[in-house]
Amino acid sequence: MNISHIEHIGIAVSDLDEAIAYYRDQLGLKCYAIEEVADQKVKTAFFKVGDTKIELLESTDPEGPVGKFIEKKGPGVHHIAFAVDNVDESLSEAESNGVRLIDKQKRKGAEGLSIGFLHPKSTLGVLTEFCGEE
Ligand code: CMX
Repeated sequence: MNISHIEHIGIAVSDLDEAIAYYRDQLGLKCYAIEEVADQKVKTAFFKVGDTKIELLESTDPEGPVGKFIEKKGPGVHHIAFAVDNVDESLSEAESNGVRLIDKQKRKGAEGLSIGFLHPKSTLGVLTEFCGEE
């Protein structure tokens, strides 16, 4: 696989408006997009930091992945997403190297990007996402 950079860091928050205010007022970052991703049961807010984005994630359903994460661990860093040339090929390569996948094939995520997740039990406890344009 060909990882070019960290596409985004996902951060689980309890209250999106409160978290946006913190990143804007305390860190001076500009929120450039807010989007609900129904499939993932989250509402997201994006900030650019160089080539990398911060993706704030507020759950829209307590049974969704971020809802369950906050219930168990509280707010905090939720996942790291790497930009790759080809999400499907990167998932296949990880699987053939023995990594457990959450997604066997890419699906659509925020900002219209293709995404696919590796299971945190197989990635030293860090939920890992591949992210690509195609
Ligand atoms: N980071 C590290 N570990 C995590 C985790 C995370 N984000 N989320 C869950 N886990 C751990 C749990 O702590 C738990 O570990 P223990 O068994 O040791 O307690 C284990 O994984 C299972 O967790 P669970 O609460 O029982 O939840 P599920 O198995 O139902 O789901 C997971 C876990 C990772 C498969 C699910 O959250 C998932 O499919 N995530 C990918 C999709 C996603 O996170 N979408 C939101 C972001 C979308 C976006 O970026 O737009």
